[in-house]
Amino acid sequence: MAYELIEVRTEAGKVGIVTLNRPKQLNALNNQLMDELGAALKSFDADPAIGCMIITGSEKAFAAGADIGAMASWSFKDVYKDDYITRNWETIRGIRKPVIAAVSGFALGGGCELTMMCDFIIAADNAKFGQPEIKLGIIPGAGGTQRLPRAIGKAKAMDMALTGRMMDAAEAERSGLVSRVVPLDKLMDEALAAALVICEFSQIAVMAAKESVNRAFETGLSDGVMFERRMFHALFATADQKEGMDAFVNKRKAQFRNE
Ligand code: CO8
Repeated sequence: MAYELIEVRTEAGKVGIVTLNRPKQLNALNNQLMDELGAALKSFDADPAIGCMIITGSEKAFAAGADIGAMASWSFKDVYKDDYITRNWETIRGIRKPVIAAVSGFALGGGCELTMMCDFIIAADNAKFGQPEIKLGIIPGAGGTQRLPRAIGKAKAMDMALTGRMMDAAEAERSGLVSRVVPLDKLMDEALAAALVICEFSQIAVMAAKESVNRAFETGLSDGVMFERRMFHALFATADQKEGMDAFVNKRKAQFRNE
């Protein structure tokens, strides 16, 4: 697939990087961009050489939300019956390998929701997060009212959704929305370094870890712990578990084969 609104590349043959590329519109998310993003992520997910993915934007904007110009004239029928916007937003949830959001500048509305669909967020010190939909007479539509309270708690999530205010990188880190804040000029280096660390591990164990952590948001504690226990047991059937433990015991570096 030829991409127009994203740029796609790999680093070290192992990390798939998608750069959102509508700079004049601050990477406002439209259907074409979301289709392209979904296709690129799926293709990386299916590539055995790729161990981790990064989504990033420009210095000024990760993404300033869904494209307001495109949405402005849509009717209920357009968005509900004809599914003008929702059809391709959840693709990222089906990606099984880790996806890191490397965020600089604005991550607003659908842009903030997109970062929260990723597995974790590394933010530049100029990042700003927000769910300003209330100012447009709507509410978040891609999980903002659900993932934000899970990430930062009800008080701050309500504050953000009801006032539409932005949260800077320091507050986002304090609140648990982002895993790390780094200087802007180090953003991609840090994200890439984290991705390369992940790529060193067994892809099977990495996918199991991602699946288990995500299960915490879908289930109660007992069921979640049981799910984790069964995944843990299952990993003893992999060659990578034998390799990882043998390497530790024999004081050498593990060479995982994803088997
Ligand atoms: N959509 C379309 N165009 C945008 C958007 C957007 N979300 N954000 C910025 N732009 C455009 C501007 O219109 C402007 O274009 P032009 O140069 O042609 O006038 C250009 O980007 C630069 O923007 P500004 O001049 O406004 O730049 P500033 O630095 O002054 O301000 C802001 C930056 C604060 C980010 C400002 O642009 C802004 O407030 N943008 C809108 C943010 C917003 O409201 N986002 C939420 C949108 S609604 C949404 O995301 C719902 C998601 C639902 C998903 C549901 C899926 C299932």
